[in-house]
Amino acid sequence: MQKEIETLLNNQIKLEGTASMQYLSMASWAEENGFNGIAAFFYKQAEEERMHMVKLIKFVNERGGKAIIPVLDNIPDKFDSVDHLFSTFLESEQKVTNHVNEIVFQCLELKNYTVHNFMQWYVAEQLEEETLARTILDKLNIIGNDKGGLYLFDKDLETFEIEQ
Ligand code: OFO
Repeated sequence: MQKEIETLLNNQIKLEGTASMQYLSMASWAEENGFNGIAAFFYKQAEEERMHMVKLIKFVNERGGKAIIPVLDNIPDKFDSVDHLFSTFLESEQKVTNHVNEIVFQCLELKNYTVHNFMQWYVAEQLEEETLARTILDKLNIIGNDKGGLYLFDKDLETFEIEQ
């Protein structure tokens, strides 16, 4: 594959790895603050992002490129509230989506239809995850300062199943 595309895919590997560690840090914060349902949700999200990273690593290597295992630092671990946690979730997903779009754009420019096709899975995935983040933020907005509502919200997330 073209060098430009390989570099972009390696950047994407790093972004997925960063999202995975970011969600692990968020799961840990939620657990520490007594929100076990939210913690379960972010532990699952962290696993999912790790899987997205591995899928890319394998693809790059199988296509004759060299996947770079990212070195990650500066993963935020301080959050003011549950709202802050989920707005960070949406921002993180938007960042990933922007980069997915950049790869798709470059694939078309360079006529790399194989990678373009492979990336469609990520396009669909990002659409789902951004919708999920927005839906949750809407729910939190309705809950506002209602502690009972937040308790039930946390309980709901405990059994929430993420689609793969
Ligand atoms: Fe949601 O970041 Fe992966 O694709």
